[in-house]
Amino acid sequence: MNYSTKTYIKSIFLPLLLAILFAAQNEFFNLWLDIYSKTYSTRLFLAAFALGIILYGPALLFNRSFKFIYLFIISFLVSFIFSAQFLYYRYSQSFLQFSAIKYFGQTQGVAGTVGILVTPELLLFAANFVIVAVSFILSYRFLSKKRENNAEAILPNWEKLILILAMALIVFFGYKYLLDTEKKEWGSTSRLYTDVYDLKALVGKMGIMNFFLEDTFKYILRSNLVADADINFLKTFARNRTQLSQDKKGKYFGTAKGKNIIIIQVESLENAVINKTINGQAITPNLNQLASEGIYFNNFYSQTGPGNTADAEFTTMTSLYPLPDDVVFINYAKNQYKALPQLLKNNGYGTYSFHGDVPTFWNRSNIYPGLGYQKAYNLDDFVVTRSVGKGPSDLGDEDLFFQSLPRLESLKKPFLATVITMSSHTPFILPADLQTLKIPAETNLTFEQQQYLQSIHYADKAIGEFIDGLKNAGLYDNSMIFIWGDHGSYTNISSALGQDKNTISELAGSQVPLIILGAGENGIIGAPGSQLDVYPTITNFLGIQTPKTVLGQDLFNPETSKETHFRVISGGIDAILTENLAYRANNDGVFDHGFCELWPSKEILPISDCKDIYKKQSEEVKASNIIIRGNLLNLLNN
Ligand code: GP9
Ligand code: MN
Repeated sequence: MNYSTKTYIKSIFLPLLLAILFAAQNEFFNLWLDIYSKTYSTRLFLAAFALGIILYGPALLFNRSFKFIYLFIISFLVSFIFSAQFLYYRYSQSFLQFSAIKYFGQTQGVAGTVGILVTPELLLFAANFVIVAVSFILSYRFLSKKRENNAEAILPNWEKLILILAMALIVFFGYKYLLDTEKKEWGSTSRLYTDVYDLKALVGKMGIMNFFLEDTFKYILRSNLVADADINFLKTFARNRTQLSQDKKGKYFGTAKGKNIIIIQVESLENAVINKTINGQAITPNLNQLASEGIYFNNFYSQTGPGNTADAEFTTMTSLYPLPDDVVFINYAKNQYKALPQLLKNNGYGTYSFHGDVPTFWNRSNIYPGLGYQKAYNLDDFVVTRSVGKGPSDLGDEDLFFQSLPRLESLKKPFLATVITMSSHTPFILPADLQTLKIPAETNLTFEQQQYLQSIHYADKAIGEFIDGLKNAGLYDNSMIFIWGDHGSYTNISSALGQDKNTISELAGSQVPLIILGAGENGIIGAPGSQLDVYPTITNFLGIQTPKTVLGQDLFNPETSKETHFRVISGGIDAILTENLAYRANNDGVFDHGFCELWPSKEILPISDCKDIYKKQSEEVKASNIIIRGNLLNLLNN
């Protein structure tokens, strides 16, 4: 071997070793935290190796002292991020996001818990640092010997060029493999960046370091989304709002003071199925019964955007609009919110959530503490007695409710408990014996619609059993229960079941029921409302002052009787509904091209008649978007 080949191999050796170690660290990270999936193993290794080359590769291009300074810095960062992510995940079952770095260590108890969480696994994440340190010492010795004959050589330019090309190829193919396999599986690569919802799967595929880098880039790119003009707009918006009375004590104020609040957010529950029959059988007999015993809002709408279930949680718990183009739970998890659970916690409530999915789904484990949930029961806390459904997890709604009950019984009172169901999740596949609706072979319903009805019928059964359980446990009388659908089923079930077409008929799929039990009254309310209005409605019942940060209105005490409105998100204002006006946007989104009608008579009005509500609604949505993108909720308080 001639001298130059030796130098060549030697200089490649260290960065290459570090890049391979880096890929292995990514694999072991997933393995040890139970994120590992065999299916993703190769793409994970290649994508992580590609990143390893990006990180350590440049060392080849520097002379000795720069090389070691560079390697020390990178190794330190790599070891630090790996260890922080590892500890954070073991502590909170979520991944550390760049937006949250400033909170790391402040997170309740983390600092104190770090000691318990530290385990030998962390040594692997420090191995790169050790390797760099050892090679530095070795090379130092070696160098001092060689110095006499001035033997330290750095690579000539043409060799550097070959190396750069080789590295670029590795990087290119590593990421290409990730994108190609993703595309093969899902038809598109968007789940790797824009349509991210399952963070565990994402880290499973690309590794924690690629995830962290991507998240950081996204954070940096969006941190200038809010311009000075936006901040001024928000300040003016806030100033004008303070004229609204925030502490009005209206109907039902304080009538449920000190009662437990139990929320049941039902997956894909559309209003269209309530009080409907199929082949003589009620589709939702239990919900029908509850709707007649309680207060039933039958003109109530979901506001969800790309975050689906998570957006419904977000909007109901914060009374802000979800973003049209981003999932708030994922990308704005560490904002300051003044969420309902937090407010109730401050008022002496225990705050709990029950949902049968992994805690990383929709990044819940990262955002829940900030929303004020004290404890979130997740898939790990339930036993799947039988596998139900083909949704994100197979915990059946009966298991969810049945196993939540004894926990509710043992909780300190009063509490807020949010139970989120899942069995009626698309593709609505249930085991045959749980499909108990008899749907005739001759039907105008599509297969998907039939399956939807079967699964919503099953969810309804589970809810009925839960309500009975609450009664038997003596919890029913001390609680107010709020039931709503998170969003529609996207199956066109409303038209299949012959639901009246209204002006905004294409939004019928966003109409979800809201049923309120424990108000001491019953009745059907047709005034429009949306998920945005849940928060102030609950605080009013509890006699707790509604914070100024709430954008919705108490459903029973709207600011003026004509101002309850809603909006469905698809990038702009789709529709607005007040007690006497309906506005629907044209597809082009231009206000003047939209439709304005008297509601509910459907008499067509000149578009200018809807101008005021459009302006008001647009400003509110704009303010909400700015608040979230700029983490500026505090401006509403001023
Ligand atoms: C799973 C469930 C997902 O956690 O919430 O529902 P989705 O957001 O897909 O409607
Ligand atoms: Mn959902």
